[in-house]
Amino acid sequence: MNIGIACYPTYGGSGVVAAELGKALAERGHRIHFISYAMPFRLDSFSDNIVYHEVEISNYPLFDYPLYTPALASKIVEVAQFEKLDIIHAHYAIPHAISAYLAKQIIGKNQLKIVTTLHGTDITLVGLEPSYLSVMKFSIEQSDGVTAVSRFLKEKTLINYKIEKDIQVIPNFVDIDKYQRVDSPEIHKRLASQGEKILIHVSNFRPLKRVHDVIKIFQIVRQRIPSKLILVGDGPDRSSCEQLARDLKVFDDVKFLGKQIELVPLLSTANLFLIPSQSESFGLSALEAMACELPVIASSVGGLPELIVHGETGYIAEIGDIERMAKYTVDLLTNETKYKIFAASCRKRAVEEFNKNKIVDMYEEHYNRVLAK
Ligand code: GMT
Repeated sequence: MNIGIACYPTYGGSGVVAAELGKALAERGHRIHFISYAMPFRLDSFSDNIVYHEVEISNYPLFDYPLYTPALASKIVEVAQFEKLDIIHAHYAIPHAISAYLAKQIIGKNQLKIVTTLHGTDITLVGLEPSYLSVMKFSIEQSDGVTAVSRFLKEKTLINYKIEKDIQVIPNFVDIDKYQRVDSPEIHKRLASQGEKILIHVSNFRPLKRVHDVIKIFQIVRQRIPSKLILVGDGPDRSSCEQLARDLKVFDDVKFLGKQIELVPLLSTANLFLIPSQSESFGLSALEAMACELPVIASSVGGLPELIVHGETGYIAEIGDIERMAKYTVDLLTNETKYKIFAASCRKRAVEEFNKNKIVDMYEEHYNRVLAK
């Protein structure tokens, strides 16, 4: 198949899923055309079957805002016509799905099929704003195939947008060969002292990730267990988190590492992953941690309970219940037998339920169904 992928190139879950899916499809012999305003950051190596097309956005003094949606649509038209695309796959509905719809109208209705994957805040937050709602609803309805990354997100879409459509749940996935625990004593030595436990959190530091809660949980845990906290990523809450760590007098034990490309050695050096989000439609970062045998302490929101089995691969608590999350953390880190069982269950669940091959099969089958319609 010739498949176009329109996605955000930035450090975020939907961009990661889009890039990893494209790479996996290319390995299976499909020809993949990424279309975005910058190179997706996970497209880190050359592949015969992958081409990247940059969307150029002209800047004219009359425009107060860049006109990305029509520029993307024009680029999709160009790529679809010259490269004979069978499918354009829009990752994160806004604005990719409506640009894909525009392109399809320009090309002629039956020559290009649109698959839209709903990832999270496109449905739960941004798309609900009155200025986007009707376009969101329309672009989902007009897609030839729609997938959502969790049952939670599928339900939210059907209810919030009053849509009657067959949405297939295709969860996030992980490359279990790449994401597996490696020996990293050197990194451990640089981040913590011998005998200290390491807690880790990876996110884009937006308010809905509740990184302040991560620091508050750590402050409680540290009173009971010698430990360090590693924070990976960057974003709007980074400065206030650094301030909070100072205020709580834990700054010396909290390592703000900023954005990191190579996560496996860091995850492998840690003992536990924290994800106390306000909203999380799947939680890709938690899945990558689980593949590296890290039990997860999470909030009971969105798709997280579909990923984390309470009492088996981690624990789930109410949003903001930092006392309970800290208690669960201490419980796991002080019971070696239980910890080992949880860590093994994490890897097993990632391998059996969310491995790349299984989920890429689901996307391929979805494409075939859409093309056969
Ligand atoms: O909604 C976002 O935070 C952005 C989005 C992204 O593009 O990075 O993340 C979402 O998509 C990921 C991949 O499908 C999911 O694993 C994340 O849970 C989801 N984030 C939220 O729902 C907050």
